Amino acid sequence: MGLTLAEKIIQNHIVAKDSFQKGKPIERGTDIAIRIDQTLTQDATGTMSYLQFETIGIPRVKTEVSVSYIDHNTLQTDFRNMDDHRYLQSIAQKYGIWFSRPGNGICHQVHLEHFGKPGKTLLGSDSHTPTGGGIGMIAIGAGGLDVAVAMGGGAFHLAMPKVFGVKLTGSLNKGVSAKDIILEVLRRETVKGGVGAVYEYFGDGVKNLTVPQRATITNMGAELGATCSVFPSDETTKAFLEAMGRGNDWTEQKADSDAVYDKIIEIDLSKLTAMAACPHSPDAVQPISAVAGKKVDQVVIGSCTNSSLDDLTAVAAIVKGKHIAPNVEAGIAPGSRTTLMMAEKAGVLGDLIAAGFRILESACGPCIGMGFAPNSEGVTLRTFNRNFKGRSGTADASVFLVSPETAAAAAITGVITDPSTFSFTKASDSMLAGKSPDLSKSDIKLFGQDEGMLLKPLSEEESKKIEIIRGPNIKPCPPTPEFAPELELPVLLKAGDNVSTDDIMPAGAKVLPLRSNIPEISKFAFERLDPTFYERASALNPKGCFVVGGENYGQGSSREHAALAPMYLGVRAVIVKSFARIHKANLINYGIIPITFVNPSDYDKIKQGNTIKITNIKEALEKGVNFKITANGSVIEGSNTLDERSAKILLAGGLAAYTRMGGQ
Ligand code: MIC
Ligand code: SF4
Repeated sequence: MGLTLAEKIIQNHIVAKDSFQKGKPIERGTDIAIRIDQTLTQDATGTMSYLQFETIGIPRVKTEVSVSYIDHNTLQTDFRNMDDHRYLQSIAQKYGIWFSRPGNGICHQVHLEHFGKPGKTLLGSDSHTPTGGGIGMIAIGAGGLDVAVAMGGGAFHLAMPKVFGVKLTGSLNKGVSAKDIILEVLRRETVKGGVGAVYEYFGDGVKNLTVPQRATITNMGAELGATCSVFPSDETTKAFLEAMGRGNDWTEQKADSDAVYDKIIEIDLSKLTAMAACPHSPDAVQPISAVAGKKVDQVVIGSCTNSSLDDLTAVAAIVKGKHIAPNVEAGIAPGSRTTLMMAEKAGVLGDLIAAGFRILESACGPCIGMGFAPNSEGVTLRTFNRNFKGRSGTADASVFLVSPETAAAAAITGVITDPSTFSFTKASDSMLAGKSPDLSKSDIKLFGQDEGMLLKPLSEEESKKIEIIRGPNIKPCPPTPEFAPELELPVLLKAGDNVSTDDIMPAGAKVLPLRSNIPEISKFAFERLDPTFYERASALNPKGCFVVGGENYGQGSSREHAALAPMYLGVRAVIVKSFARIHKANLINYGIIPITFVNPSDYDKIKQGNTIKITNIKEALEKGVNFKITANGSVIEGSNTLDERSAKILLAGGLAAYTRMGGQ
């Protein structure tokens, strides 16, 4: 029985365990630990991650490559933002870390271009780190504290995921693109279908997709709740790496021919049509025909999902020689400065400018609510990966997630339009044939090697001279509360299904500058669900409280601020129907107990404001038995889904305390 590619890469990185036999499948759900070759951080999660890293007390990162990117907050409305940049740059210089300067591009895009290596592991403090799977890596998103531990040489712990195979056959029709493939997977699998699983793509159809197109798919695997997604590394991967000036980094990576998947999803690419994820969830997917004709106010092309040269070329192919409709504002944020320069060389940029697109900075920008917010009740078509309510910066806007082709067609017509019905010129036809511009052309190729905005790590000698620069807004991470063997506290908030980390701890231009200051950012915790939460929690502190929720609690971003701020405000346990992976891990790391209802209907037995009691916390964590919760006279069973290490972390009062006590 052969192995899948995901299993092979995982096995090559596993930190040995008695039960593990190389070459044999590892039982799904087993607690495993893997060695991390590369890490990435971005500015919005990076400051907390490095504040934690500093406390580990080692002189230099122990990974092969660690990169600190500035891409999320580049608005610089006051000193705080650039203070963070300065702090991050000095940390990078001190500890042997690459530094990608503001303006150089979105972490995932730049990482793919400059560092991604087939067969390696990457851990990033951003949920879209799995973008690296497009180049054949096991690339996983995690909380900043887990990334700090990995930079210190520590292993990353996870439950051995299931491996779902996605068999692609055929090739895409004109006007249909990689985004539509992942939207189709989301339509079938939903935003929680991938929890505890890796999606591995294989089949004849793979060879018809370029690396950036594959990366669009692995990027948005995050929206499935998956641990990560992975494509094989083949001749196409080799050509991409060569074009980036890194041909030597290529190795072939593929599954055994008799690999066994936990389930197989088949997609015939030639049968796919253009699609849209409708408001307000990435899995609310409909064929474009169902929404065609709807008037559009805004179109934005960019984000780590769809901002490659392929994407810009596809847009140019549609808009060349035309102009955006009078009712539409259109923006485009190339994923990286390299992409921007290649687009200029390939002659694509001029077409976009001439068509009326506003050229935005190569950064996350509108994707995280940093500018370009839509009008009230606006309809905006975005090539991004998330359309949670309010994330765009306009609470009552309708955000549709679409391919670059669909976005471009709407920009021109002013209404949602199926790009396959659009009249293509002969020139645009060839640009849309599913191929990137010829990356081997030497003038384009040159830019793959441009590293002017990417600062190399300093030598050990030079590093010693560096002083860390800390602005006044950078506050240390608050301590976790001490472990309590039982807790009797009020339920301060009862939430529904699919609560995202944007709901728990919003981002956007107002809140993002506070990412280095937990006491300040906590004022916005749960603001979207209940604007009184902060006041009510502060009134109770230090006594504490509980939060109750439905299915897929904590989906979305990896931001550990969604655990840190509630912890700071006294939340001691979160009791829900089910959790999203990264958020559950973040809660554990900060000493908040994650509990799931054994019987989901018990959710109805608890009301907001009830005082409930968890009577056996110590016993549950030490013996692995279920939690006992008394609520309104009845005893509710709370499932204990914690592995041994997580239970020990909670008993220690969080990961930092556990590590200080010598825990691995
Ligand atoms: C996002 O897309 O929500 C973010 C902003 O990139 C986050 C990270 C963050 O909150 O800083 C993510 O996806 O992890
Ligand atoms: Fe940035 Fe958006 Fe990608 Fe998050 S999803 S990394 S905010 S571009």
